Amino acid sequence: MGDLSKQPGHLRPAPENFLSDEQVKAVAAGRRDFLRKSFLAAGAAMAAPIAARASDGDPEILNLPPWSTSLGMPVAVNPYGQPSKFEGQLLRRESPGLTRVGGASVSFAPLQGLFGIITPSGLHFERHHQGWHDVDPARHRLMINGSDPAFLKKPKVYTMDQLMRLPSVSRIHFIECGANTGLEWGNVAVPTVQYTHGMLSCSEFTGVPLKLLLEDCGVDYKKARYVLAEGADGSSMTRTIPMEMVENGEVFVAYGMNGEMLRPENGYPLRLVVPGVQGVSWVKWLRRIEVGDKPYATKDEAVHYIDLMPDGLHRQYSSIQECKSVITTPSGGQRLLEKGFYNITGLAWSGRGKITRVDVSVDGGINWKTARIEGPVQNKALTRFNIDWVWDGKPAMLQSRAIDETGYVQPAYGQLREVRGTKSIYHNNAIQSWKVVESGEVSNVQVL
Ligand SMILES: Nc1nc2c(c(=O)[nH]1)N[C@H]1C(S)=C(S)[C@@H](COP(=O)(O)O)O[C@H]1N2
Ligand SMILES: [Mo]
Repeated sequence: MGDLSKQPGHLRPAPENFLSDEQVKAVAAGRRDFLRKSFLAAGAAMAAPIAARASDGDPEILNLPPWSTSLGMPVAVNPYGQPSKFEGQLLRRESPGLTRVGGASVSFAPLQGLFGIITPSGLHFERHHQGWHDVDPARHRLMINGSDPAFLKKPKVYTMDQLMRLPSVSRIHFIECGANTGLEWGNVAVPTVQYTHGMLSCSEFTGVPLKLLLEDCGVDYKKARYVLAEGADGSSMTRTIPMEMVENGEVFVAYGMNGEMLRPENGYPLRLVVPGVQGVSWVKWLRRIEVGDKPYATKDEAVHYIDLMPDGLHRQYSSIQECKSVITTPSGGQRLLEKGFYNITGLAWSGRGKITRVDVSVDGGINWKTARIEGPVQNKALTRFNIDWVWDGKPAMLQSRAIDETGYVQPAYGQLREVRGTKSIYHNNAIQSWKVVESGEVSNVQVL
């Protein structure tokens, strides 16, 4: 059998299947390939490489390894468990293409190495406009007030202890930064799915519905139609949320993430969860909620997170993350080691509800097959899909296309650009293409 890391399908843990930071820089410096659907005609009829196989006995079968012949470690050597040392490559990473300004930066989740739909808390992407703090929960407060006393009768200040006594909900939701896949609008070849789509994570969050708190404070829903959420960090992160999203019970203030308290980077001890809405509205270190009768037009909604449209006008308040999907394996920077069977796997999500179908193409969108969806499918959560593929060793173009319960179909780049133009930064939900060449190398291209 030889070296297990050379076995087909063993894509994930082999170090050679991760780009080094140097390689990432080199690729990011280059230009992308733009391809039309007819690309396949050019690349047909290439010989498939056959990987050599060891015919001798496998020493890993013939000899007992140390873990079969010695005492194991006792319990609680790691009182807080850590991943295997063999998984040390799977980390959140900063993009070489983005500059860190003080604490204002972003780290991307390594989607290529994750299974199922839950992002491990230590790999959840991070986006801080002004760095993160480990906030003392004993000193943290949540204030709820109205911009006019008529909107909310009894303004209140809650401590964490008070919040955690209230009825709680636990729900699985995705969070995606509005700028996720943003570099793909431009002519930059972002090399891996970690950098193209890694401002995306999914967790089980636990907390108190905001509706319950507002009603505790005597909100008047007829007058108070908007909510302003404010964070305790130095970024003056403030976002307006329409009251309908609160009234339907979906928005909640969360202290829990994946069964434990939130991580400091993700807003410990309290953050807002706004299912389906772009990450920026999920205010971290949440310290204040104000209710009002109109949108607040704060900097992070009036100036940032807006979309420059082809007619030269900006589209504002487009905060719902539209239906989107991506193949996470095989994906850019990975390498298929020989022809044969592969499980194509990926993620689909929609800010408008549940995913109903995901189609996969291996020929750049000419033919599509429906993938297997791993249920139960959750509302506004990542949804895992899988599909069988036998690679014939010839060039291929892998794509996925998601459909949500509203019937919306994820667009191709050409379709998205027709409506949105080319000058956007945010809200790119186009179909992602991964090109596979005869050597097995997988890279990021755009099929229009
Ligand atoms: N207080 C505060 N909340 C914030 C931010 C911030 O900088 N400060 N960043 C926002 C942005 S732009 C995103 S995408 C998400 C990222 O959440 P995460 O770091 O938990 O992934 O938090 C949002 N909430
Ligand atoms: Mo964001």
